[in-house]
Amino acid sequence: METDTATERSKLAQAAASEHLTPDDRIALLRTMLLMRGVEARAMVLYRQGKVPGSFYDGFGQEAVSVGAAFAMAAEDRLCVLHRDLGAHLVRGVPVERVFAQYMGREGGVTRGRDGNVHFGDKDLGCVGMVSMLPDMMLVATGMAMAFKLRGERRCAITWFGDGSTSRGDFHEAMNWAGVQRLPVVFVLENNQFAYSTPIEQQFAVEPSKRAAAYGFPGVPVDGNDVEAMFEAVRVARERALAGGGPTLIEAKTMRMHGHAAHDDMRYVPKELLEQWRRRDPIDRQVARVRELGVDVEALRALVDEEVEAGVEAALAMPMPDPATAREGVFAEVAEPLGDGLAPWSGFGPDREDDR
Ligand SMILES: Cc1ncc(C[n+]2csc(CCOP(=O)(O)OP(=O)(O)O)c2C)c(N)n1
Repeated sequence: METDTATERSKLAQAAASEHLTPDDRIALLRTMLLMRGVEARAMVLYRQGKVPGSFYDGFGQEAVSVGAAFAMAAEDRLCVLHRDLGAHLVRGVPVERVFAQYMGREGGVTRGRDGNVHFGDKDLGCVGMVSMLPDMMLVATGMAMAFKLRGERRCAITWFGDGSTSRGDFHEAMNWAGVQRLPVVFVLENNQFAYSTPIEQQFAVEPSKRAAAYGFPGVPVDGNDVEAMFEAVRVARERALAGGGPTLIEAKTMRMHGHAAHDDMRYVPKELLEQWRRRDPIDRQVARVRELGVDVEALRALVDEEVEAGVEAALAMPMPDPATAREGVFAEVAEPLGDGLAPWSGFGPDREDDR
């Protein structure tokens, strides 16, 4: 649980954040977290009614991690979003009806019914759809940051991943390459205490943020249930990345308040632990701050509820995709065949103009 040092750090971060956040920003942070929670709570009902096929993953209790972090990124940046980070899509402006349509496999969803709950991202909003192999989005973000560096573009990539992901080899590869190349990338480790049923004691032998030192860049522990602290940590990391300082690992300490997915009753999580974290709910904390600004939070909640309901209604009215179009948008289109039966990706060689 939160130590005095962590509380102190969180207070400092929040004080710093308020220098960069206008009152409207602080309200927007709350509004987006409320929207995320509202959408996910409603989607869970739709799932139970059999309207959401497949499984359903949510980020209940972790809203501050995706919302605060995404809020610190600029339009030209790129976001590699994971399965508990709906808030990042919402910050970038994906309409609620498209999210519900996505979950229900409708033509109006982000992938036009080609996938469901977690594998989606609107390129035009700067969001990259999740690759299920964990934590390969770290490699995707690192690759993007490499491209930004090679092209001399002033842009930054960010990705989220869980505590369980840090035990995979790809974590090392991404961290190492980003460190060696000093790439403009922000790694957000969502330390939500469990990887499915595996607790963090069986995941790390050291504080995970300390691992960053082995790759030559800072590791910053942050109260992941404080949306303004998350914003501030990512804002600083992004500035550093854009100034050529390289990556940062941000460890957002939070709690997965629901099961791994809708089917999981999380019997393996002690009730007292959940109760402790419930008292640190990220939305309640931001509500208290926004109330101090004189905002009518109940009116804000009512507006969000209306937006959620309107989104469900609009999505339910959308058609399912036409099976005849199932291949559309799934595979990359090849503008011009390369000839000699060569697939476009096998054409690299000394005489390829772009092979430098
Ligand atoms: C390489 C790999 N192994 C297993 C899975 C199945 N899987 C999906 S989410 C998940 C739990 C991951 O835990 P963590 O990284 O801590 O993220 P969390 O779900 O807790 O947010 C697992 C095992 C996967 N997607 N990829």
